[in-house]
Amino acid sequence: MSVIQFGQKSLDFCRPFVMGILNVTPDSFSDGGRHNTFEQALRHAEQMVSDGAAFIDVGGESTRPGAAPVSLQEEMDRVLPVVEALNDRVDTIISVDTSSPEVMLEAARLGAGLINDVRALERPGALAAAAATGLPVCLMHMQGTPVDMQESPSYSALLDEVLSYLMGRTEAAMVAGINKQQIILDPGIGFGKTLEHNLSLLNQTQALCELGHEVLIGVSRKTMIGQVLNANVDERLYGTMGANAATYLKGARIFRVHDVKPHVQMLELMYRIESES
Ligand code: 7PJ
Repeated sequence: MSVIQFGQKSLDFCRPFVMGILNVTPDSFSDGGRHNTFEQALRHAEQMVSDGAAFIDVGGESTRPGAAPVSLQEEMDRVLPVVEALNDRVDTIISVDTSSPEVMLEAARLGAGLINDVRALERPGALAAAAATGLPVCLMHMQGTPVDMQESPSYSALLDEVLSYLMGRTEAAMVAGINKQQIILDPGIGFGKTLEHNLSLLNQTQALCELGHEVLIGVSRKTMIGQVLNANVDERLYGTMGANAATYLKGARIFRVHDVKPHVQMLELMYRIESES
């Protein structure tokens, strides 16, 4: 049971928290880029905060399978004004979904409280930049790169490979000067994984939790939900909630989702039931 300081705010992980997704990419798949204008993005973030999100995860690079890379300048132009405005307007932790050291440093200066990197600080300079911010980090597992990761995902020992990778990145982050308690881990659902890999990792969330870090799950509206249910992206809420509920019971504590209110309500009930003797 840990308390983590995210900039000015601290959270006690005896309970679950919801992270609302704020895509500021023109091409993000599941909201069709509806939140790509500045004012729309802020309004959407404010709604997620009033719905109970503890984090707003701001991302300016689409990592959907096969997505085109964005330039550093473009990522900065998309993300930083939103981070700055949110820091003034909302009382919640601003998470920045980035792999770019420059974005990490500048977002931290503008008030971000968490660095969420799907590349687990592998870009040159990212370990040092994240450490220099003094902020917690979320390290995620991915096999391959966003361009090729879904071509033919393959593992000889799925869980061991994911755990070893995350342990290695945790070690590298600690060597760079990030404290163990500031490191959150994520199995990377959909990042170089088949449906069976995703289901198996979700079922083994407890093994990831046993590494001694808080665990974040990002399964919201993803392809695996669509594969199980044969459902389009706008029909994946109940499946997403089922997957998140299952991993909460196995120890995950942060849930990165598009649909904040249903998750806040669902997790509140799960937490309250679990808390009563
Ligand atoms: C994740 C993420 C995830 C973390 C994305 C999408 C793709 N960050 N960023 N975990 N997914 N930590 O939302 O479908 O699973 S972008």
